[in-house]
Amino acid sequence: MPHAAQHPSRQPQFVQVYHEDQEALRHELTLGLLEPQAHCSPKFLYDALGSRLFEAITELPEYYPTRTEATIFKSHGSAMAQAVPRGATLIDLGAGNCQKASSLFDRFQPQRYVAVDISVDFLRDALECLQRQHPTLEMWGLGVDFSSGLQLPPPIDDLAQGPRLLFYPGSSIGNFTPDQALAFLRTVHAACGLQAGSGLLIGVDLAKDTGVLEAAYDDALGVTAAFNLNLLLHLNRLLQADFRLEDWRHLARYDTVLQRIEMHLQARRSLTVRWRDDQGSARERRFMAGQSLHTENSYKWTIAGFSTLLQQAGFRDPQHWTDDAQRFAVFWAAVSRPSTNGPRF
Ligand code: AVI
Repeated sequence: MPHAAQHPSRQPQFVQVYHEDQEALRHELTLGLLEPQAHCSPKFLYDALGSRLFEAITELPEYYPTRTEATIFKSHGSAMAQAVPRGATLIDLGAGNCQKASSLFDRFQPQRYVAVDISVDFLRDALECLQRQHPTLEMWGLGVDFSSGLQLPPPIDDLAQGPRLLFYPGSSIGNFTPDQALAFLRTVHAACGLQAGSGLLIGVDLAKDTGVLEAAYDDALGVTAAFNLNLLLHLNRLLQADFRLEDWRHLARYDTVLQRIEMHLQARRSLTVRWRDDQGSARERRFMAGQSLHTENSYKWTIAGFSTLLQQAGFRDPQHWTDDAQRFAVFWAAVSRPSTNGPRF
């Protein structure tokens, strides 16, 4: 490792690939609002206030996933460090404040850190601060929308010739349907490259008692309700819509057959919502009392089910670590076995 003094002014570098297309967003939202079961993508939960409300959710007593995942990293960190490649390019999907990945730097000793989020603006402060703490580690901020597939842009794809460690914690995979999750994992598998030993370290929430799950998504303080309702304020801005918060209630129900929490916003009375579509045309939708806007799915997996999914996506020999109550699991799955006898020809 080069000495810190050799890189007195090392700075993170940034590449912004994604550019928000307001018209496309308005088109997507209009289509979803006009479906028989109105729905919208959970990505609209995360405006500036929504992102802060989500951070508050992770501290709630009922919301066990974040805390439990942290316990698993703490208890099994050294076993994980044995499994993952050393000196890898660590690619952190949905990095946000970069806290989870950076807590693993000492154990995993990456050669390069690539923090990925939808906008480099979310990454700038965190990466600049992290760079001061780790002056010799090469750092990149990458702004891409990887929700519909992950492709590394040329400067990063070309640089990361050694092993790659893709990191996707937080059970965000649960916000995809199983079909979407499989398609997404296939693109992650491709992004791992061909180097032996590269792979994916991913956090997955496990199926469990309905009461525990519903409390995690409908907490006593009402933070998750605020997180869900805030989506309507976001839609009002994006669509010039006239949703009124007092007309809607937060609902979170676990479907034991589909193994998913469904979050909805349910109309408290019959009402009509009006908005402007991507062409600027006036649109409206009538909701009867009790009808809803479906805002999020959060799928819960079994160990066996998720291992199979990883294998279907092309990964091999998945291994996993859980907490004592088996609430949550962290999986490691490699693209191929690391070669122990040098390169094979
Ligand atoms: C980001 N994602 C993994 C969270 C989850 O648990 O599905 C989002 C969330 N929705 C309500 N509470 C938390």
